[in-house]
Amino acid sequence: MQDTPASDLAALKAEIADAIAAAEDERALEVVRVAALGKKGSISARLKGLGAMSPEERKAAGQALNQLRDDVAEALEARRTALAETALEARLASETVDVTLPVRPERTGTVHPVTQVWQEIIAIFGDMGFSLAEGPHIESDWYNFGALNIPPEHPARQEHDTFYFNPRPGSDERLVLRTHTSPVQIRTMENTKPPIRIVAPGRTFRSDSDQTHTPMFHQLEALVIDETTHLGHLKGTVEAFVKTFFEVDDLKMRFRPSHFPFTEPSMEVDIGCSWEGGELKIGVGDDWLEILGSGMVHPNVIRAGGLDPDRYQGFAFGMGIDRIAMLKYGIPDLRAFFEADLRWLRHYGFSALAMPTLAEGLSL
Ligand code: 2NL
Repeated sequence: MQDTPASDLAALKAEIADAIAAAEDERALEVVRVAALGKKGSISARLKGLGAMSPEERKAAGQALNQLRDDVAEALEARRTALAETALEARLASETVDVTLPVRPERTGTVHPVTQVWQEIIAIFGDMGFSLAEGPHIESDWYNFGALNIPPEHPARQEHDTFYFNPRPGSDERLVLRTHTSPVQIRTMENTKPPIRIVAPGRTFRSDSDQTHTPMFHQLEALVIDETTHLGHLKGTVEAFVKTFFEVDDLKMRFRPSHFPFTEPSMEVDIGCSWEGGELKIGVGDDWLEILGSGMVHPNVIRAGGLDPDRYQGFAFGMGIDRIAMLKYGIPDLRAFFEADLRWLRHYGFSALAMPTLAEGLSL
């Protein structure tokens, strides 16, 4: 059996200390650690040898070995920290960026039209006194459908082409990828005492893909709830928004009766336009362009939001951000939005340094 005299341990300790000091990176240090403390390491082998000793021998040798193991572990840790610090310093030194260098225009990133329009819309509604609301992409059936007056057998469920998650084991509740941003408004009603004035922009998801649909798209909804809010407020708000967004003073607008489960009455809003010479002009003309869906919030939805429909009423509307971005900036193909083609982004993108504001201009 292997003997473990104190002189042998001192030599072993010195040997390991030398190896630790010689390790020049964390990988080399790991090799040293395994050779000493690993399953078949020099210290571990000696610890195993304790079993064959007499109780007295074992006590003394065991204490010395345990001490050595702790000392080595500590030395390894100290070396590891020092190496990590040195490595970080070397990396920081080699990766410095000179922020005073001039920008190379051909290397400048651009703001995606969806982001641009998203920010323009927020600026417009922020100016009108609306707050911004956001919520989760993954929703319960209740927030996405039930609370919006869309019961289980309602045909709107099929129209929404919902992406469902598998139920969790032991549950039959299926979560969904939200098909609209309306759940954000329900959540806001639940925790806000009216007056409520919010816009909820965000990603939405439907299992639909063709020339004019992508499975992920962006929607913006607005919600206003107070005691005397009426259809006139809806019309005024929509008109002010459309005029500011499309930067036109003259605007022909019509409200067409429609149907949504969550509003009553419901209206789709068209704006006048013309297509002279293949170029879309917004505001006036003999053609109509559908721009958004709207209505007075259904009493069932007010109730589902935890408010009393005999006391509170309001309006809501929703629009596709991608669609109005295409209209405003003359982008012909929806699918190009999500192809991450740098040439397309350079052509249709916006300056990262120009934040849209009403004072400085929406789209410089
Ligand atoms: C469209 C139509 C709409 C709403 C969205 C809404 C939300 C709540 C209550 C009532 Cl919490 N309504 N949202 C209302 C009418 C139309 O969207 O065409 N979207 C792209």
